[in-house]
Amino acid sequence: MKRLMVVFISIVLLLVTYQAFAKDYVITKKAGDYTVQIIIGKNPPVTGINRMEIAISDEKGSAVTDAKVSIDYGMPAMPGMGPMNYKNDASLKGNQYLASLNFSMSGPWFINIKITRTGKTQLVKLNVDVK
Ligand SMILES: [Cu+2]
Repeated sequence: MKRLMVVFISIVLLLVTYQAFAKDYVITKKAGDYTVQIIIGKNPPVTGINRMEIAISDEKGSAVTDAKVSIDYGMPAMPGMGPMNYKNDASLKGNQYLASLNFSMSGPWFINIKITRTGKTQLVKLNVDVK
């Protein structure tokens, strides 16, 4: 019983440590019947290249791996700068869609993730503050 307790406490400590060092930006959004988990490799996202992972699951919780996923991202016009818009296709690896986003400057960026499957498109919108 004591040993079990030690194992349990060790696991809890490990999880707490892991959380403290996990620097990913993680957000979960609903889009239609899909649950979409988005991970950006840096928290906060930084200027330059940021890795993005997108995991999509259907209403039953099964991974969706037959969608076309593309990402529109950019910054609206601001003083001295016209609007910036970029587009990137995500590619499937395992059960996730991977893409890299290149933020050319710090500030507020929008990210629209387009999920197209069986002729229907769902949109996931998020905003990030790039440092
Ligand atoms: Cu700008």
